[in-house]
Amino acid sequence: MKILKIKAREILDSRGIPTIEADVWTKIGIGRASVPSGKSRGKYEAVELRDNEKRFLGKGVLKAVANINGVIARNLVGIDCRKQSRIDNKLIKLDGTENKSRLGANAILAVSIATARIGALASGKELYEYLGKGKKLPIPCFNIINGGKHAGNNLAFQEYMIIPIRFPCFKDRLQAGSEIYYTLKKILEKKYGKKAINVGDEGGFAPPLAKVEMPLKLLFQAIKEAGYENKVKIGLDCAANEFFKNGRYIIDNKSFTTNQLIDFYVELTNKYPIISIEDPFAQDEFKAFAALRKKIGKEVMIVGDDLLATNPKRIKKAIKLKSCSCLLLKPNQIGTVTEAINAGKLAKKAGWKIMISHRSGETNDPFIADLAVALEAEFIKAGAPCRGERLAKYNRLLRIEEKI
Ligand code: 2PG
Ligand code: MG
Repeated sequence: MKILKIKAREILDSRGIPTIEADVWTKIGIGRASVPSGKSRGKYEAVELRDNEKRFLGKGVLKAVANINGVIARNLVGIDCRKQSRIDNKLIKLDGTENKSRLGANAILAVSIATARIGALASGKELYEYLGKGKKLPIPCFNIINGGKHAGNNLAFQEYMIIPIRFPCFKDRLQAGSEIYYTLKKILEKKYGKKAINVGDEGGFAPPLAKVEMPLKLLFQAIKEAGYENKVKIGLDCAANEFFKNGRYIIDNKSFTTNQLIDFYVELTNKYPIISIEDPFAQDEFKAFAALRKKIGKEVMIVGDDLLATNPKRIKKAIKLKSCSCLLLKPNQIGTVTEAINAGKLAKKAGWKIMISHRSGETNDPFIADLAVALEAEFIKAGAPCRGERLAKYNRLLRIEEKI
């Protein structure tokens, strides 16, 4: 089942910004994949190659596309598409840099996922079966209030998620997510008027609120009114790197030291049913993460995103320092399917949980749904239960659930 041809193109993502779609051809058909793009990106992520030329305000990806159609295609044609780790190793070697800056992690990942997809087809398997032994579906974390860099409001925290935990199946979790989303919409409109139901990049509402506690109140109210109290909990992605200035954290126009911020998180988790906090501190603060985990880690999951960047070296450091209890796994932070799976295994071995994650700029590619099942990740976050590029992942999970 040899690769006959690889062809990539520039397409647009959910924000209307260029990204890459790659096709890997074999005699039985094409494996196609497209890659997402983040806005609140950590400095330890693999490099997303952009043209930095006039077209698309510098955001074009024609150089990365040319890398696929040129050097990558030349080197992969003729290899069996079912040899995923061999192909990924070849991509890593061809690039030759630590952070995939030569060919671009966006170029590399598009080819890696497209190959996995055709490899699964050639093996007569579903993608999630081909990549792992998945029998379990993840719990979705729906981001229904957006702040930070993803919204045109002044909320310091980036994501307010609802997490439907006590349900027998994924289908029921999705239903609860949707019902709470629309209950929240009514509450917001009644309280603040129509401007409060505009949505942010990930489909969650972006009400003109300034205080970070207010969305927690509103979420809790929506959960109760929708009839899901005790069954649905709350998760946060603070994305604290974005409000970390000169060694202090700026929230609600107040300046916090690390210790003050720890106390604030403790206060919030005492008041609201919060079970997960992602990136509570800036991207190099391994020790602050560990201090928070020590205080509230029994009840609350401490999730590392910018801190870990899906990078094995950083995950190992965080395991050693006890900084986290959950890996936020974003394939495009590391750049190949094999490395993404290995990062997940590393976290699992340490007894951590895994949350597979989309990016704020997405396409309709549902790859992360399959990856979550393959790794038996406990959680997935793919935005609100609204907007096509977010539902592409949740709806894929509905289909997977029918099969397993
Ligand atoms: C995050 C992500 C996804 P972005 O911080 O977890 O929600 O945002 O893709 O903009 O980095
Ligand atoms: Mg994050």
